[in-house]
Amino acid sequence: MSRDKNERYGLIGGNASPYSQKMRAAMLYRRLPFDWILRSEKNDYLLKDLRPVLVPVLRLPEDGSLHLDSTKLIYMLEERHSERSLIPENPAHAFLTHLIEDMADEWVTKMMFHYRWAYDPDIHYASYWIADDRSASAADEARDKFAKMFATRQIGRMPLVGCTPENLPVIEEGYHFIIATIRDHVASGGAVYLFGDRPSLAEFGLYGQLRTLSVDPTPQSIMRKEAQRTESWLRQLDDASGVEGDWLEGDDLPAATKALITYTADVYLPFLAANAKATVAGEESFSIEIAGKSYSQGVFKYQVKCLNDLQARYASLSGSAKELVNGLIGEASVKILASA
Ligand SMILES: N[C@@H](CCC(=O)N[C@@H](CS)C(=O)NCC(=O)O)C(=O)O
Repeated sequence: MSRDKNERYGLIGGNASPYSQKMRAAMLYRRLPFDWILRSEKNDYLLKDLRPVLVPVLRLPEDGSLHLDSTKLIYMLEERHSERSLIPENPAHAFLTHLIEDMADEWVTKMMFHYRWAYDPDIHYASYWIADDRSASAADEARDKFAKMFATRQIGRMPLVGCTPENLPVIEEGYHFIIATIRDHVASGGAVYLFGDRPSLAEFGLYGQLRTLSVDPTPQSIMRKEAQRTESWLRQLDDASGVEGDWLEGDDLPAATKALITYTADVYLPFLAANAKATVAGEESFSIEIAGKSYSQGVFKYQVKCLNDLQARYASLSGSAKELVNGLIGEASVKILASA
């Protein structure tokens, strides 16, 4: 179904907000008409009736209605526009691009949140970045006050999302792994992206978190030291409206895509399963072992929904598509996804 090109969306978001960056890059790539509305104290009124108040927010051209949650928004835009889809036609690849996107949204985001609020240079940089976007011309005193308030709030939230000293090794190791995997992918000389020569849902999920990590001082210095090619790959996705490419033919996938799927199967799916199990049992927290290291966190309802959504998408697979996915994720993850 194609829509009138002149109908413009409103995308309300933050420059320092990874999910907003994900949405903006995805809509630019898809050449969708939209106004980027930087959320600030001047336009807070736009979101006054919204609950919860989160960004990105998509405002529809036809009725001005406001919609939340970047993954839902991306699938809504897939329904509304057929050109330059982010979902590969191969049903197995369509499932796998969603799996990687979900891992980026719910797990790589811990790397983003950790590096942003754990170290002084990043705390300072990010809190003043967010203060400036909130009120570009605020007086120094008000700017200091907001930056301090915001940093205190976010640092206080770190345990809620598992960003604790105990979990630090798992989180930081994951960051080094992900940026190296993309570096090696780009260096392999094959398809530029994970499912072909055109970016998919997975790339924009990764982009949102990693592009933010490529700006904050500490993770930026790590990325520039270990994986500058990854930073270049991310910057090329800032606006990929000029990119033309095809999906991979056949089932086989690049080594890096398989490595990200294996990482997701070894780390993210056991995390989701443990969170769901503890939630159902009415427990407050859960602990798992990841690559020989312990990881503990309080239960998180939203991620139970993420697992249920993955299980529903997995259940809709059949035949060779299911076999391909099973072969890539392994027995333990098949059990997790098949146990809806
Ligand atoms: N699942 C949501 C997450 C959105 C989200 O957490 N957004 C953050 C900014 S990146 C936010 O608005 N946080 C609100 C706050 O910190 O007050 C999505 O994918 O859009």
